[in-house]
Amino acid sequence: MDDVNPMVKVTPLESGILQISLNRPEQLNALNHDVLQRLSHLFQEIKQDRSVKAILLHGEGKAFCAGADIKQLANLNGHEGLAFARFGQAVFRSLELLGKPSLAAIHGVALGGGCELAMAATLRIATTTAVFGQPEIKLGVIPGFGGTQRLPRLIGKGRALDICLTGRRFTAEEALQWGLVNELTSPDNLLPRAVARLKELTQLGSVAMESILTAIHQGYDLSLEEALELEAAHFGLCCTTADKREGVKAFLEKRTPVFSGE
Ligand code: CO8
Repeated sequence: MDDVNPMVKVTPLESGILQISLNRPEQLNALNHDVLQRLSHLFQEIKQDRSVKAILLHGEGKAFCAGADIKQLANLNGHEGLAFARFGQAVFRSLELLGKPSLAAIHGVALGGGCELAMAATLRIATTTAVFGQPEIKLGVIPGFGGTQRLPRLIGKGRALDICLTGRRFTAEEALQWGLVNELTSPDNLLPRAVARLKELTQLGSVAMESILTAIHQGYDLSLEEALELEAAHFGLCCTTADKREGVKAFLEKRTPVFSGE
């Protein structure tokens, strides 16, 4: 995975974890078209690359991400705004449906598109001083990279209405209480903790992992009957795998399973 775009840094870590760092620190990692394009290509490559087991998303400098690039936003007309929103949404959806776990390690701010990017990841860990928000209303627009949809799904409609309508920022502590982030940690511990959480996941069966991600992300918006059928189909699929044979055998033999991902 060659690092052709310096606005996004790609670093392989241990255990098949790939760190993807937004790298426009002087603009607080604002998401412009080139950054989104690079993320789009990366997610396509990662989906096919069996050596990549998990994604760690991070921001260089003092923030995770301050949102869509307001300088680019300034020039968008209606048609371009529609296209840009659709593009960003598609990129973030491809992260969500990667079939591999991802974790956003958040420090500084996660505002607007930055919060929306984090919400498309599987898990979120934040520093205790991180700040979140969907301030688009203050620019006369609305969250356009999935925020009006993922925020209520994660924290509830009442809270999401408050956050999106007022554009107010909220603290890491609130984000934890509301279930937007999974865990808080100190700045020094952010990346080590993120790697440890992902490493835990990479030790588990990757077929079952992908099935859980699909059943939850795609089942969530189906009727209960359809979603239960999706779950049953994935349960059946898992029953055909070497991972299932190994997992059950290891339990019965009272040992730790070693999953092959087959
Ligand atoms: N876009 C472009 N540049 C930015 C952005 C941004 N979102 N945020 C910060 N910057 C730049 C600043 O312009 C500044 O650059 P320069 O030095 O050249 O003036 C540099 O980053 C540092 O920023 P500040 O000096 O403002 O740093 P502070 O520490 O004083 O403040 C804040 C940090 C509070 C984060 C502040 O920069 C801020 O409020 N930023 C904007 C946050 C925001 O409103 N985000 C939402 C953007 S809109 C969005 O995300 C919509 C997504 C959906 C789009 C749908 C498609 C159409």
